[in-house]
Amino acid sequence: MYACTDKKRQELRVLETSNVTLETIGAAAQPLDAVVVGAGFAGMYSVHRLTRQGLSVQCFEAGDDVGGTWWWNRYPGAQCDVESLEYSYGFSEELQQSWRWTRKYAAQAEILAYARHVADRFDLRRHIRFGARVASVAYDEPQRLWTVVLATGEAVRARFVLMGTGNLSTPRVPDIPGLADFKGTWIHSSRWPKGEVDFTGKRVAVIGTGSTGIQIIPVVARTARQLVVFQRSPNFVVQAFNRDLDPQGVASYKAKYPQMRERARQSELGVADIDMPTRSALDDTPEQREARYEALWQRGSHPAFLCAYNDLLVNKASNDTAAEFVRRKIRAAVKDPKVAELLCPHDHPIGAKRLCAGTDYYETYNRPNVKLVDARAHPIEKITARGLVSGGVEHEVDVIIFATGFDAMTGALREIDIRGRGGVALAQQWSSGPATYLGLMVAGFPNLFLITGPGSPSVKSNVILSIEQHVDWIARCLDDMRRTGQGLIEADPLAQAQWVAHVNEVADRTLYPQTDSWYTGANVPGKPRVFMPYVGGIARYRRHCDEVAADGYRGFRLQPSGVAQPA
Ligand code: NA7
Repeated sequence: MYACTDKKRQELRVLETSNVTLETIGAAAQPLDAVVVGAGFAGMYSVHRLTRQGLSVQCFEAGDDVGGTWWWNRYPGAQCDVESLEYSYGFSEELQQSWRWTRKYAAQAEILAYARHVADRFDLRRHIRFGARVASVAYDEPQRLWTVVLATGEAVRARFVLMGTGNLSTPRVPDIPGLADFKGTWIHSSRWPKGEVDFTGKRVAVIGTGSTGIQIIPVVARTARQLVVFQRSPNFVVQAFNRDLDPQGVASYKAKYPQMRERARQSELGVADIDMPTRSALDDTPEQREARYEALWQRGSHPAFLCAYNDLLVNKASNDTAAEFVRRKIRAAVKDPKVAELLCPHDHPIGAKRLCAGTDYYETYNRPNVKLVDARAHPIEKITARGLVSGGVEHEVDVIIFATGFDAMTGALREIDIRGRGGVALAQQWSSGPATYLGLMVAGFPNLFLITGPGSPSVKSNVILSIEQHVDWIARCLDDMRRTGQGLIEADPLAQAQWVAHVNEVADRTLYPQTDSWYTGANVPGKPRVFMPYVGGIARYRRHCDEVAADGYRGFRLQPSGVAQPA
């Protein structure tokens, strides 16, 4: 079992303390065309796309295999909440026709198997170095090259860098006093040990009831002797109704796969199988609304549920009708009315925080071995050798599971010491919140691309589709630069400021920014509060990015190859 000591905790923060040297840089070594950081779905597709274009590419991945999020998050119950047939690459018709998904929502193991299959099928591994954590990425202005240094001190130089570091990859363990004294085992959900963890006969605590906690809780409850859930804020959870895929349904979907992918690209959320509503919730009678919500509940899809009406995320009165529908579901599922009430969210509009999709989550609280602790009324005060203390009561446990989330969207980028022109650190430049142009580039950081960065649809979309769009855009950009003799591309500060203003303006028309969530950075103490994703819709965003490229990369500054840079 994974004994989490202080040392393990420090490993989670390894980059804060890593002391790399540049001594190992071979100045004479031939620079690469591109370095890709991360071998999740973004990094893998980048490697595929750029090598196919004839570029020399090296990818570095901290984990020991491909898969990114799906390699790290192997906790019990981990599964996707976007349907498998959509949450997959669309770049290869052969791949999408031959791969067989078995479940409507694929479990982590199935998605990881898919990622491995893609790596083998497209011969990506020879470009990827595993167990290689990138510590710093620094721009050398006179040379117009990036120096990428690993935690080991080894370094390479490249003309371009693509950051495929993921939006939810920097785990957060809250600073609760006494963790070092705990004699049992503690695990963060996204640093789960390889192999199964046996909870049989164990007393387990889960801290956190976001998308991760609500997946772990029902599974651990089945074998643990006792499970105590520490809930600070309840979340809305719709039933996923996961099931085996029926081969006939899959065959008919596959017959129209290219059309479905195109439909997804022209949609709001990057999901093909959702019809966008045209009515307000307030246009319907209560009975009509109930029928509509019930039909969508039975469908078991969180994006579909939020698309019941066109104003659920912009009009609080409309939103209240959907929120109350789910609260009624909670009260019907949970036998103890006091527990049910504690599970009912009242502090945020439904969907303004990530809406969760679960399997028998609420029903789990009917089990005699499961206890819910109100960690809002009684915050966890400390951890002792034997367990956790909340409201003056010590809860003795053998295992603590931290399902406490991530430093989302900017965490993985800030963790790497990224320095652009003049040695300016990205972390410093983003000290009051991330600013990007199109979520793709940052002014002052030439030839460095973000894949699904802040300011792009990213986490508010089917992220694999968004990854493909970004990587295709970058690949086209590099090809256009090669053809036209350009050596450098950089976001113009004014275009960036206008894009940030647009991202905020679109967000401000919705209920998202006023809600505390990881979308706004509110889950990390001291993090600037900025709503980070772009919620103007996939179709509109794609069109805009294409127009920018067609218009000579409007809003970017290009410089020809071989021209010395101004000092
Ligand atoms: P989330 O959604 O950020 O959830 C983290 C949970 O941990 C949330 O319920 C937090 O409560 C809770 N938390 C954090 N710190 C504490 C302390 N100190 N005490 C009690 N509870 C705490 O992370 P997930 O991993 O579930 O999901 C992240 C995304 O990954 C998900 O949305 C999917 O897109 C995939 P809070 O709400 O802050 O009161």
